[in-house]
Amino acid sequence: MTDFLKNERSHFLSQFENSLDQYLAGHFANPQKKHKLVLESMQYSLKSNGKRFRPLLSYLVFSLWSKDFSKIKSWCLALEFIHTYSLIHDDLPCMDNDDYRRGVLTNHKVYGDDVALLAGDSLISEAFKVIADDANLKPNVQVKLIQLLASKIGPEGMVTGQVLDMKVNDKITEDELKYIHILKTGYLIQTAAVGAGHILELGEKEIFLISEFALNLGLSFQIKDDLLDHNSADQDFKSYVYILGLERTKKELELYTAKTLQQLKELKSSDAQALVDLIQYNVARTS
Ligand code: GRG
Repeated sequence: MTDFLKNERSHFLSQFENSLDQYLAGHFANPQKKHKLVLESMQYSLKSNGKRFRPLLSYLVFSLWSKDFSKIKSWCLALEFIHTYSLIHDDLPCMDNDDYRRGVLTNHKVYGDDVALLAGDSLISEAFKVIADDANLKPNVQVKLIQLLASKIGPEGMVTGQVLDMKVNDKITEDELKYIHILKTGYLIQTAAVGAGHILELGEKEIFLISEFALNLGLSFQIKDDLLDHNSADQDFKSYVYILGLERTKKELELYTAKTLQQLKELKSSDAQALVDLIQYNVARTS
């Protein structure tokens, strides 16, 4: 990661983690009608060393036009809530049945399947609630964000990506895998960036360019993940490496990265260094 991106990221993280801690403290301070166990389970996964890639991306897109964190705060929280729910549910025995994530026990291994499932459910509701409760956002923007998020994480998006992922067999083609990657991983990353555009109330053309570059970034992110998983026990046939082989997968990552950088340039030809660095960081990342 370049020093420039490191600085931008730490500036973002200090505000983001502070907002998240305040959100959690607010819930713990007022436990009326809420069960502490589900809050602890939510907190466990929210504070277990995630990269915060989606909120960071959203913040960096937003920063191309504005530095007012108060306007993007709830959107960043919502993105991380949805991402965290997807990981908790993905790890459950009825899905991937994983014991460890980010080097620590998965949520259900600590809190049990029932509480983990419900913590994931709560994170979905809370994602929509933080947006709807945010007095810093105009009502029309709140509605747009809620519509966008709902349409990309449900049966038209992430959930269907997960269903397809669970049901395909080892005859899967490259096109089928790309489609799963777009729904399962690409859409939330794209949504993160497009949501920033809606908060800024950008025009149609800019929103289109953001959605193009961010979807290709989402695909690059998943291709990189396939490369990282290549040597791990997790590697399976739902991977670019399985279908294309190692060298062609690396080439695909290069191609999508170049496309992403080109599209970003069309959106903003100057002052976008942090985003350029983030796109390149994805290629080099080790986790
Ligand atoms: C919809 C019921 C239901 C479950 C959600 C979409 C999904 C199922 C699970 C996502 C699981 C997964 C491994 C998706 C691939 C996307 C991906 C690479 C996730 C890891 O994202 P990072 O690297 O994670 O940003 P950190 O740990 O940094 O937060």
